Amino acid sequence: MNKWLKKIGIVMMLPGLLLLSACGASSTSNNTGSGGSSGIQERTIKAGIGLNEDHPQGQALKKFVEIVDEKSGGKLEVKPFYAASLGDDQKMTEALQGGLQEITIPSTSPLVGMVKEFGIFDFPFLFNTAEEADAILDGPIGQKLLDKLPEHGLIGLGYWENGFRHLTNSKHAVETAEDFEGLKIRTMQNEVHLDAFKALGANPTPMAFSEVFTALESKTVDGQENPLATIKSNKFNEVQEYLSLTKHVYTPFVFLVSKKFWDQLSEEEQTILKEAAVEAGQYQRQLSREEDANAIEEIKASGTKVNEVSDEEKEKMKEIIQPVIDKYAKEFGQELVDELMKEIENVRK
Ligand code: KDG
Repeated sequence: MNKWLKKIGIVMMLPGLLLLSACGASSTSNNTGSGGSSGIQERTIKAGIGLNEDHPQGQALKKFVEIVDEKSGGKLEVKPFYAASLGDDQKMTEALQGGLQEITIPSTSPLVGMVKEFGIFDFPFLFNTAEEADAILDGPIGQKLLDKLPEHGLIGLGYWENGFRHLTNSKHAVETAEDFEGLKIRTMQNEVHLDAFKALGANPTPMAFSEVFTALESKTVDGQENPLATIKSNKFNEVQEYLSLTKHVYTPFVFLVSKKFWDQLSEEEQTILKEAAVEAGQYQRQLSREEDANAIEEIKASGTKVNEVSDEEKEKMKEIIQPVIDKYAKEFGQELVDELMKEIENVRK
């Protein structure tokens, strides 16, 4: 699929490439903005996400559109597409690689097949607070992973917040590690999540985000796990009787730009997109944390039974999952994982 899209992308870009080479401009410039253009040109930029417009990610994408419009004097027009209307994360990421779409903002989890090191953020119970996550993502480790994207045809401009994930299901409350036994749980398409839920005795099913509501409604799966803002925005609580506040993983979003597109931009245009992604990202994190507090009341009011999970039980879950973390630490690079754990310890001091 990927190679097929790349061929399409190249064929569709041929006229542009011929024009660029005719005027002597470099069409395969490095990403320092020497794509042959200067100043700010009139451009239309397709930005697709999987979540709804009312989700903090959708609200922040609207903010991004406004900031880019303002900074470019209206020349750079970002067209937002919500609720996976351009396809799921995998499809939109491939569209960026093929030069058919310019921006998407997926979770890091479905990217682990491409940049395996993103998987360190899927380690359960890695972060205790969102502030810890900010420090790591915005620090040297987060940047080291973004630097691995250009070789895959992608530019990473920073991290937004998907958030701490909690479990919903239609069978029973999950209060102990044993309560996962036998539950059919939809997970992201990510090996760490799959192995972690198997270790807990659950029966995980990987699935694209856009298919989750139907799978829950039709009882194809018993449950799913996502941050509260996502559960509320996608109305999962309407088809899930139980919400257990497991807070088992913190998932980042990564702001991706097509490298084929990025290399055509002037340094001025690149700076506008970078600054806007960072400013909108700070706004998004704030919205996400406010929504996390508000969503729980709305979910309770809808009739979903909400239970806390004790620290003792979370410790038990972490012990059960530890062999999975150890296995993937070796796969992702023990040195990187040791650096990550050391950085987190430093942040906690
Ligand atoms: O595009 C939306 C997805 O990236 C995000 O919601 C991922 O948390 C996610 C899930 O459960 O798929």
